[in-house]
This record gives sequence, C-alpha cells and structure tokens, in this order.
Amino acid sequence: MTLRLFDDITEPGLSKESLGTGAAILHGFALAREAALLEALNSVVEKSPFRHMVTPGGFRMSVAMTNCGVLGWVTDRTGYRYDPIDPETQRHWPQMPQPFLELATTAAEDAGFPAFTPDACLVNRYEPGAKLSLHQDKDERDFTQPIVSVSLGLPAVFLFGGDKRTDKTTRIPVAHGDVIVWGGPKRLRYHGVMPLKDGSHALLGGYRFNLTFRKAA
Ligand code: MD6
Ligand code: FE
Repeated sequence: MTLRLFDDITEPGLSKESLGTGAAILHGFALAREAALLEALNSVVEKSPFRHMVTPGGFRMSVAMTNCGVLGWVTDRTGYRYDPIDPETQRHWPQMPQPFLELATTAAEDAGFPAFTPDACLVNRYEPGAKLSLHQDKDERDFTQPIVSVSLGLPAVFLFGGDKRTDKTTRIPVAHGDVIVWGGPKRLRYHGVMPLKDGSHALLGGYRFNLTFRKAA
C-alpha cells in the first residue's frame, strides 16, 4: 500500500513543478529511496559529525553542517572554501554514499541536466528557529552544473530570490522527500530558508535535514 503510493508520486511528470527555466521542484522524488538515504545519512554523520561553523564575520551559524564527497564546504574566520579535509576530524570527508549519488544524478536528469557529476554534498541540519540568510552559491568552479537540494524531516519555507540580494523573493514550501534542482539561468539566484517551525517528524524528530549536491571542482 505505502509502496504503491510512493510509486505514484514519483512517476515522472506527476509531481514536477517548474520554478522557471532551469529550476524545478520534484515533489516526493526522494521518498522511493527513503530508507537507504536515512541509513546513508547516519553513516556520514557518524564519521563527520554535525557542527556549527563560524562565518568570516565571526557569527556562529544556526544551521549545523557536515559534508560528504571528495570536497566539503566549510566556513571559518578566514572565509568560505571547499576543502578535502574535515577541519574537525582532520580526515577526508566520508565518501559520498551510493544512494546519495544515485538520487542526485537521477533528479538532475529528470530536471533536464543529464551530465551532473557531483563531487560535494553539504548536509545541513535545522533545529526550530534555525535559518539560512539569503545567499548565492558561488564558491563552485563550474556554473553550468546545477545544484540538487534534498529536503528531509520537518517542512520548511525556502526563499527563492533574484540576482540581487534586494530582489523580491518567492516562498516555496518544501517537505520531506522534495528535491529542488536548479541551474542554467537560475544558478546564481539568491536564496535562503525561513526560521524552522517547531514540530516532530515521524522518522527524523524535531529537525529538518537538507542535502545539497554540487560539482565544486
Ligand atoms: C537548505 N539550501 O535548503 C539550503 N543552495 O537547507 C541551499 O542553500 C541551496 O537548497 C543552492 C541550491 C539549492 C539549495
Ligand atoms: Fe545555497
């Protein structure tokens, strides 16, 4: 029964919503691989735990982060960068688990980016009140490659802005299993996440997790 429902909502076309040229939200796309994804998430976090990084300006981020893949996104007092080494463990980031890679590449393909080869996956953990201020993702080398963003756990409101920080934003509700793909002319759009509301998710409790896959190098 449950499986049948998941099959339906991941049917191509049924649940894809365009956010304009180059961007789309694939509702429920991650649900078919839910168990494997959560297991893989646990294994990543065991090796490189969540931590609250500090911005170059000295602020502790409300979102806790870790990474997997060859490169991980980090911020500290010296700036933002992609680094092959986890500064907390002084080891390489955990490998990108196969279920992560498969999800990212199939979602990108479904959204019109058939050649996505992610080498970095930033894992974000939001607790109630945590938010992500408007920003651009521009620390990557190749802006022809899209970004694939997977929402798990508590729902949130994603803010999708323009090419300038002050441009008006669209509010996009994102729920457990939703995948946003964006690239092409939307690749450098400002975006952020509204403060997370309190709640309890059946599998993930009082948190929202987000996986963002990029080709960084
Ligand atoms: C988040 N996501 O949803 C944060 N960036 O928790 C991002 O910053 C993001 O979802 C680029 C593309 C898609 C994203
Ligand atoms: Fe971002």
